[in-house]
Amino acid sequence: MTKQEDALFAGIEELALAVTEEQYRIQPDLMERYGSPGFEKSRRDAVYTLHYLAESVDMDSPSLFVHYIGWLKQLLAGYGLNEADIRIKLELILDQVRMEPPGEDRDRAIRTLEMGIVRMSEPAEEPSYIREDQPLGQACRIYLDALLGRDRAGAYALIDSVMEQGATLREVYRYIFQTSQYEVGRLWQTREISVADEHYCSAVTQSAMSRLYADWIGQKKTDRSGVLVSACVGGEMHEIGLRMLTDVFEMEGWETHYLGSRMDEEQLLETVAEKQPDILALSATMTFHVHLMKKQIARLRADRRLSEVKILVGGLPFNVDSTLWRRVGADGYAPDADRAVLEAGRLMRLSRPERERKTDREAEGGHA
Ligand code: B12
Repeated sequence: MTKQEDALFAGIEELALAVTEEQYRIQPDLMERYGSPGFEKSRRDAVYTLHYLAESVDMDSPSLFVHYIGWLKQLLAGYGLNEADIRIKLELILDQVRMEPPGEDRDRAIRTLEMGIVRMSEPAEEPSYIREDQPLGQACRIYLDALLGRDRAGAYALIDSVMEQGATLREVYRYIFQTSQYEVGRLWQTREISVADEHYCSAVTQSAMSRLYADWIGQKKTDRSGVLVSACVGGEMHEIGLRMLTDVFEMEGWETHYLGSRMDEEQLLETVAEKQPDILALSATMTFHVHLMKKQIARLRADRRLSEVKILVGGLPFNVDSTLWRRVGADGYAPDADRAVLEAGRLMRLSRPERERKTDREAEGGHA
């Protein structure tokens, strides 16, 4: 991190406390409504919001913050919380930021906050991800109903039956597993289902994937179309998307090395150096992990052993801002597993001539 980035993230706790104290001063009714545990919760919410703001400013990506405000608005509606309180909090943050010494970051933060405040006043209804007119739409609905009814066997039977009817593995992954997981997230956010429901659905979907792996993917011989190493960055816990992506590469004949979530940075570096993959796939779902992605990529780039490896990134923040991948220093991005395979192919076609040229130079006794 640069000194400037350090300052951006380091001031968060202090700023959150100042904003919360000021909010409780101008709205004394908050103490009556929520008591002193409410103060601590409000301070923590301010910290969370400021992390999204800092990340958006650092990445010069206002849409990350605006998307977060839309998400927050919908979350609050589910809890029956007062939207006006959040609006006041954003305005107090804006007042504090305006008092900072002038500079590019301050101006960016002001613009981003203003956009967030506008977003707060707009509607935030997120429609269902499951649509009957989509491929396997009806099957996805039946699958999710089985999960929410705690009927694991029923969910497996549904998958078996769509496969028997000719659906491909990739279709099952994309239109049933991915779509139902997105819908689970929406239902959790709107409080239509509990955290326990979400955990159950995610666990069964992971086991359904393992079942398919044993029956189909694991049976297929790798044709070494390429070598993939995949991992989540930082403390990222969302690993199912990356696992799906890795399976899809394997379906395409790639040799894959899936390292999952919370991977140690040093170990990742060593694995990449050892496996020399054609593609390293890095995933982040939470926006507050994006600067770690940038840091991790800078570290990988600095290692001369890894100069041939192409880095592909993805996950929710990259889908919110489709140009963000450039700012973390990656070679490419894709919004989903299917398109990731295509993008990986494109990157490999680009890098092959480079490698061939290099081999020629080496054969001629030159330096690579
Ligand atoms: C399951 C889940 C969890 C599980 C994860 C379990 C696991 N083993 O992975 C647990 C319970 C741990 C969890 C925790 C949290 N979660 Co959660 N979670 C989800 C949920 C419901 C599903 C995730 C999933 O499986 N998606 C399905 C996969 C297939 O989709 P995907 O991840 O987008 O991946 C695809 C693409 O993005 C892309 N892709 C992904 N990675 C890569 C990499 C490369 C290189 C490329 C090219 C492409 C690519 O390809 C993938 C396949 O097509 C999502 C909802 C959602 N919309 O995703 C919320 C969601 C992501 N979580 C959310 C939140 C808020 C949290 C918590 C903060 C909750 C809390 N209060 O603790 C924590 C944060 C944890 C952390 N520090 O990481 C929010 C995030 C909102 C936001 N504005 O950022 C979401 C969106 C829910 C919601 N609607 O509010 N969560």
